[in-house]
Amino acid sequence: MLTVQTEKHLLRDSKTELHGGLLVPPFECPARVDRILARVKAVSLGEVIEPRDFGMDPIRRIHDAGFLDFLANCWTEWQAAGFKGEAIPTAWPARRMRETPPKFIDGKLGYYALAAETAISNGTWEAALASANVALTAQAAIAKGAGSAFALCRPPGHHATSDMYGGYCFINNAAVAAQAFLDQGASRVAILDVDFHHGNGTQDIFYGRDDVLFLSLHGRPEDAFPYFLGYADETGKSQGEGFTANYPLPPGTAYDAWEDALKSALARIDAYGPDAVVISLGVDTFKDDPISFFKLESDDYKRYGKRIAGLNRPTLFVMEGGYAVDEIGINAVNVLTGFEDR
Ligand code: SP5
Ligand code: ZN
Repeated sequence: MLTVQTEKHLLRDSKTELHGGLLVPPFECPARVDRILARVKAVSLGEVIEPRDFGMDPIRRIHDAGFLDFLANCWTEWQAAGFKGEAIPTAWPARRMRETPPKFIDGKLGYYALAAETAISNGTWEAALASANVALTAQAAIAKGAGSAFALCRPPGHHATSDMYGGYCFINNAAVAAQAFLDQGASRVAILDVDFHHGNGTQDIFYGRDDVLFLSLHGRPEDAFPYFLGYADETGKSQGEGFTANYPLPPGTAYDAWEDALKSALARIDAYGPDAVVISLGVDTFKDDPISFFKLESDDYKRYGKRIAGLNRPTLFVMEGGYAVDEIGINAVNVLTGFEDR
């Protein structure tokens, strides 16, 4: 399987994450990609290539222009305001307040953020753009006939909506890639999100559409980030009714119960008959993940990779979360070798 990756992910190197009332080193760190890439090479997964630059058009298909301007200029404006730390929002357009974007950067942060853990710093925007190009380059390989490809994206994307960042995500790489398939002639694309966290951004982007089937297996919102979306009764709206499927699962969920949900999701995808499948691949479902509560073991990733291959559709794997850095390479690449049945 082809892997797309770039060292530009190193530009996303914030030093702080707001966690438990403390500013701690971010869970979403550069070492994650180093470990996955090392494992890709160790198992000889296949060729590793650099992304091409697709420009802003495919990103603008998903994201709001004001939001993209905000991301591009955030760090400069934050520094110009004289703040000493990294950019973290402190105030939101909460219930019954006005949703008018402020001019001052401290206010803009709250307007465009869905969570406060994710600090913006120098290089964040450049890395986010490079990550989207990683996804688009892997998508292009599949469009040209490859049966599968691995977009080793960092930063991740599935929490980002058309106009909000957060949950370590800025540009929704999976959504950008899915839209690229459609813009190149696909009729239907399925996005299966197996990250521990609900893919709220991807769901929101495609909620009213029937040309993208979105399915997510995740820690139930009563207990898990992003808390405010991902319930089973969210099934889409208007034309998109019936084209969103959520599988919220409780604390302690191990592989057997997780696989039951996966089988249901795969049956839904099979019935939909998509031209391409995008997997939002997070391995924070692992038993030792520091911020999650599922109990998958390393061998389970191989087992479900093989099940995904059973769809027998062109399949784009887009890297999302996973914070047990020591095992992230084994777990992520197990999905890919399981898919290849080796
Ligand atoms: C892409 C991705 O996986 N993003 C995840 C973002 C999660 N951010 C907030 C996590 C809050 C976790 N609180 C966990 C308490 C664990 N004891
Ligand atoms: Zn996650």
